[in-house]
Amino acid sequence: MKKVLALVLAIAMIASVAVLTGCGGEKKKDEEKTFIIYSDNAFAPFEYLDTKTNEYVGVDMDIMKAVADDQGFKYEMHNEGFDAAMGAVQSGQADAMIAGMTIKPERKETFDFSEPYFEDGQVIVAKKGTKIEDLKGKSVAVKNGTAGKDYAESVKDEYGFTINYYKDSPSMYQAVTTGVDVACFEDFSVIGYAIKTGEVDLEILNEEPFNVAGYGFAVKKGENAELLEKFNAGLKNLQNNGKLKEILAKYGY
Ligand code: ASN
Repeated sequence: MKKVLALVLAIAMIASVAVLTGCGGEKKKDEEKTFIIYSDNAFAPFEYLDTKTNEYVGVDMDIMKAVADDQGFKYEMHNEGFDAAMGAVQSGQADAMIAGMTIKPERKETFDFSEPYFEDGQVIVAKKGTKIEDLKGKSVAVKNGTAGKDYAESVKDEYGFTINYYKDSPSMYQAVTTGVDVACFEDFSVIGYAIKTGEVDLEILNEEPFNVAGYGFAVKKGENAELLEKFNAGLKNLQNNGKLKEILAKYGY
């Protein structure tokens, strides 16, 4: 009899422990989910390595932190490059990306975007004194997967140039500076920042940026709707409480 009682007690204890940890475990999982966010790695002032602190900083990095603080979620940032970020979101390796990403109609077929938090378009950049006619018969530099790449491909026959593809913006600028390519295609605000800070000694050829559109935070189409909602809610709060303005002003906007 004693043995039976002990056995019953033991089973009851195991069961209660299982129930407790089961419940607690699930709740924990929900509360502590750490979202994986990918980004570009050399796209100042939106994301770039601060060599003093060895940390990625920039408008996108600050927005992401402020939104996560506002909405109370955890995330891990991976600055792997723009094309890598798009691939990571599409493969499900990342929950989302924030990378100065232009909200383009074609991208909406594979991504869901947040509300825009910035506006920009692309420009053609070359050594000082270069004219648009000089692109004929030469090669230009573009960054894999970008809006600038799409634009270059769409006008290459009209201007008569060929295209070389690079993995990041600095490689593109270098190709132009060293004369490998005659020009490159980049977002206006990003190359504007590089010129202003003296990082590159190049010139913008067009008067107005083309394909001006919003920048958005993006998830894979049909996935992570809850995270997208949180981002939009947080962004709205940052717009209303002046924090977004503050972040942009910190980087010169
Ligand atoms: N604006 C670029 C694009 O959406 C983003 C980037 O180069 N990081 O293609």
